[in-house]
Amino acid sequence: MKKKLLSVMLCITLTASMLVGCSGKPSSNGTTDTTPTKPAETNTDNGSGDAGSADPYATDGTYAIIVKSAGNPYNKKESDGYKQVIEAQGGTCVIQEPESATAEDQITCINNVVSQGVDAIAIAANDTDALEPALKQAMDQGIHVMSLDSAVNANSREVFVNQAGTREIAQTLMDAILDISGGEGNWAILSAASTATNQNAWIDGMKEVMQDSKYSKLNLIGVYYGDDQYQASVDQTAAILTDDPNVKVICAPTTVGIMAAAKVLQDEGLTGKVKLTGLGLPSEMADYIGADDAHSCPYMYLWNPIQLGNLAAYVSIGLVNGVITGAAGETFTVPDTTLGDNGSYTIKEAADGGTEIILGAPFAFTPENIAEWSAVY
Ligand code: RAM
Repeated sequence: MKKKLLSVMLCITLTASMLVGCSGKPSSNGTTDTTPTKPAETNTDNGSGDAGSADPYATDGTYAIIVKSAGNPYNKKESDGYKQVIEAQGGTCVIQEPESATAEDQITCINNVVSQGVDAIAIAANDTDALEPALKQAMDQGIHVMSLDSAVNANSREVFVNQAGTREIAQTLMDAILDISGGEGNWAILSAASTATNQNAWIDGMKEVMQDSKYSKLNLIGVYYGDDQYQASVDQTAAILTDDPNVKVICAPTTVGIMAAAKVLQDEGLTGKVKLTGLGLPSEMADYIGADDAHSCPYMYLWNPIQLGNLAAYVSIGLVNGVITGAAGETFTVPDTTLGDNGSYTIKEAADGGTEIILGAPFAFTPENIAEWSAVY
């Protein structure tokens, strides 16, 4: 048993070091440094085979994850990651995908899973406040509630699993825009739903970062909302190009939006004139990332959505088992050493008055590493 565990650990270590070697993070002057990242593989070996080591994350409960909407591959990877851990730990997973990225459709999903009597709900919110009555009702019935990816307000959750620091994402994107634009010019934001907590927090953060004189020659012409739907995002990209034929950079902090914008720029032959960055799924953006004028996107960022789901699942189980309460300052260790600091996390105060757990840092996808990562997620 010990021998087997050792070889699994060795294999994970080797995989980790292989992936560290191929990562790169653009700096503000466009050069790259090597910032280690997490391996994409998940170690769900909880060691429960060893006599006497009871797994605090073992469960026979039922766990619901409600994503933002159906038809978005990012959401699918997030829910796959959640399900993978819930099932590996002995639980049952219920995945709910609202038809559209609206609060209304998510309320229907919340009511569905509450009537099924689940033990916990993890939700990526389409709206910060509108889900509060439905989620409070769930909590009143003893169901544990947390959010991931996009937070519900502090009253409606026990804790939020945030993909990366909100301010950090905002700063990273502003620096990319500054770099890609050459320090000046018109730029636009192509967002998701106008009520999405995560995109709105990043956009607010970017507007704050922009106050620094370093960004004074950048002119934000507007925020456009593609609702995390492909066609609406295509239409909104076209609207940006019509509204400002001189727009230099589009920043899309949504995987659906960035991919739709990339397709429009390619089809219109504008890849050399209008540049693109933001948050994208490597598997969807591989064809559009490149340093030359045949490609619209010099580089972009994201995190591992599968690991976001993995971590959220451990946190849901932790809440149900009483291992985690969600209080600021609390520390916990999940049985997956590829997450956090060898599986360890500290719960922090969030800017909205609630608490959060941060998965890690945003990771840059560049012409050098995109081929490798596009095969992973
Ligand atoms: C979209 C969703 C999601 C966001 C990513 C970056 O898939 O809006 O919430 O985190 O983009």
